[in-house]
Amino acid sequence: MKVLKEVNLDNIKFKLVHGDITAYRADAIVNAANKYLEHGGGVALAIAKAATEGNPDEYTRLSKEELKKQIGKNFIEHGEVVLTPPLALGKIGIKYVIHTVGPRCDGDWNTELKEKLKKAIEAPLRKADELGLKSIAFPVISAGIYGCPYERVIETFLEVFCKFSTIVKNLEEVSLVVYSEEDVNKAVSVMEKIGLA
Ligand code: AR6
Repeated sequence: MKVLKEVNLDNIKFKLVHGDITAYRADAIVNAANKYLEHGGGVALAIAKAATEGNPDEYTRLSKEELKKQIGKNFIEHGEVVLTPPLALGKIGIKYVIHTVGPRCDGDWNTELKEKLKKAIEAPLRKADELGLKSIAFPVISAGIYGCPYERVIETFLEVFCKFSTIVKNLEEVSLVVYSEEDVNKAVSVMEKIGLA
């Protein structure tokens, strides 16, 4: 795990990190889920495998059960979140997995997609803050299988984070975890362009 950038705002710290979110020590990690919480690929599958030590279908089952209990239906919308226990991820100090669903872009980008993404980023921040957690780590939601442009997702993340930093109560640290080597430069240059690095 490598810290690429660290920024201290008045009451909250932001870290851009390169690594695997399933090995990242934070009170909560966020899953870039689909609306049915079927963890079939990408970071969702990695989290489901790590939590269950190799039985991802079991984590899908558990997630769907929690979805029904917490939301009262069998899918989530952008801006709704579901919490699941960390199971084996608890060993490294993770207390919750927070599932959120970002938009599916398939290479496109527009205001509507951006608004959906903003909701998907803001909801886990608010939930973690409400729970009194101190730290949360995000993957780059929607930038993998859902095909949203990587740089636009990072920009949107930083925009939501900066706005959230003005109302935060409990959270002290927010991390954005970049997974693949080839994405490191893209993420760093967006931060530099925005003037947050
Ligand atoms: N740690 C951190 N980031 C990761 C990891 C990891 N272990 N593995 C992948 N990424 P994606 P999406 C990065 O596809 O685009 C799933 O099937 C990856 O490099 O996981 O929101 C869900 O169930 C990329 O930058 O999520 C949904 O059906 C980022 O995580 C669908 O994919 C997001 O890529 C959601 O697609």
